[in-house]
Amino acid sequence: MNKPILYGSDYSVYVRSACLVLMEKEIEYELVPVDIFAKDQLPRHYLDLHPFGRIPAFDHAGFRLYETGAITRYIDEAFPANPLQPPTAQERARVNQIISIADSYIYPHLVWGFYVEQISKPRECTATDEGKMAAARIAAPVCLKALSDLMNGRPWLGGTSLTLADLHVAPMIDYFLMSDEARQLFETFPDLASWWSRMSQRASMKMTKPSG
Ligand SMILES: N[C@@H](CCC(=O)N[C@@H](CS)C(=O)NCC(=O)O)C(=O)O
Repeated sequence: MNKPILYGSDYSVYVRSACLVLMEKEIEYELVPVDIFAKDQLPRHYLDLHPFGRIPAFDHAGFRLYETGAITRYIDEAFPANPLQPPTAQERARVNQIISIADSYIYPHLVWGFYVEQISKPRECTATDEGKMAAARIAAPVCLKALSDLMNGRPWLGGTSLTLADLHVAPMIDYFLMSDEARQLFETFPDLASWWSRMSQRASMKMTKPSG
């Protein structure tokens, strides 16, 4: 079977999620570098792969796809070894629910709120947007409590084994935890802290650590 191709950069939480899935499933793939923040240098043909100009985009033997949740579910189903989706409809619904929570609330508030406002902007000597931080401070405990409630005492976000949910959320948490304030809040959720100590030690997480 042809090697899947992923277009993107290692700093992207979404590219990292797709890489994590490919690695955990032990699938060989090619990462074609696309730096989305160098917009003026974005190759014109990239918009054929992703009309919204985001990363990642994906190509498997001519089957093109964008939107990370769709990409990771496709990979899991097209390559059945080492499954990352649970067997029952209800368990899969939970996994999909967590992926949607990550896209809708965790990414905007924990990554673009805490990480970008408290870590990335000060590094670039840009002023923090206090309005965004205020919204992130309200949303973060809600996001973390929702994850903790859905874990319901089990070791992984989606239940008793590693799933697409863990691999979607983990890159976002990695950026979030770069903030001191975020780490203090995170430690008040011991089951999430213990999940993170397992998750962050996985070889796939170490091998996909952003270089920048
Ligand atoms: N809904 C998209 C989101 C992808 C996304 O937002 N990627 C970010 C990098 S982590 C990006 O391309 N940002 C560029 C921009 O916002 O212009 C997905 O699930 O793949």
